[in-house]
Amino acid sequence: MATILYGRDLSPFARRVAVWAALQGVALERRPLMVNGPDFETLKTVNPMGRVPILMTEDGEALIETAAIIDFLEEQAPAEAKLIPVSGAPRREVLQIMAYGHNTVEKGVALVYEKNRRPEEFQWPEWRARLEGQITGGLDEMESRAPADGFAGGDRPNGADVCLTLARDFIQATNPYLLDQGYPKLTALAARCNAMAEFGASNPTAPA
Ligand SMILES: N[C@@H](CCC(=O)N[C@@H](CS)C(=O)NCC(=O)O)C(=O)O
Repeated sequence: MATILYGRDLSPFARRVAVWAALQGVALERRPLMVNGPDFETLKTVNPMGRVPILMTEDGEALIETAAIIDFLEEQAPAEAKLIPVSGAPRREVLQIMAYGHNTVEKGVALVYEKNRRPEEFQWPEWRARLEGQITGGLDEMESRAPADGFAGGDRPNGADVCLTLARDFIQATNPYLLDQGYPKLTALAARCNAMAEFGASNPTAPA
């Protein structure tokens, strides 16, 4: 049985799994189901909560929650393909950068529901402003932690590069005005990563 990833590239969480697997040379069959509309009922047959990502392993186990799926991929990977250092300060540093990327896209997704989806008459300007401030706070921190050149992982991207790039790409794809400050290091890192097929193939900001 193939390993199957449920979720579209516009989901920054599903995309993280797709990019991670690609960087590790793990083949995935994609099921780009939406979390809204008729796909929702189909998704609930795999994850009763109807959320993505879901990774169906070769053994038919349905894994949910990005961090748990990444943990599975890391555990399966040989030492040279792991994207998170195994211990100590280097591991903490990568996990913290990943956490800023993850938190930023969590707030980015919340902003999509609040601003891009919710009917205008039901929107709550103070909540939207709070989300925007949290997202730019995350982007500022990521900019300060992004590598000035090359990759955080050295000669190849690691988990920090994946999360920095995907967080920036998601904001670019959904609410690009939040990137008006420029974020030059993040932007350059995303360009370097997206030039690689492992990232570029799932880039939601790429022209169709
Ligand atoms: N904490 C979850 C977040 C996953 C998540 O928010 N997925 C979104 C798509 S980007 C979703 O399923 N939204 C539909 C919903 O939550 O009802 C993870 O990291 O896997």
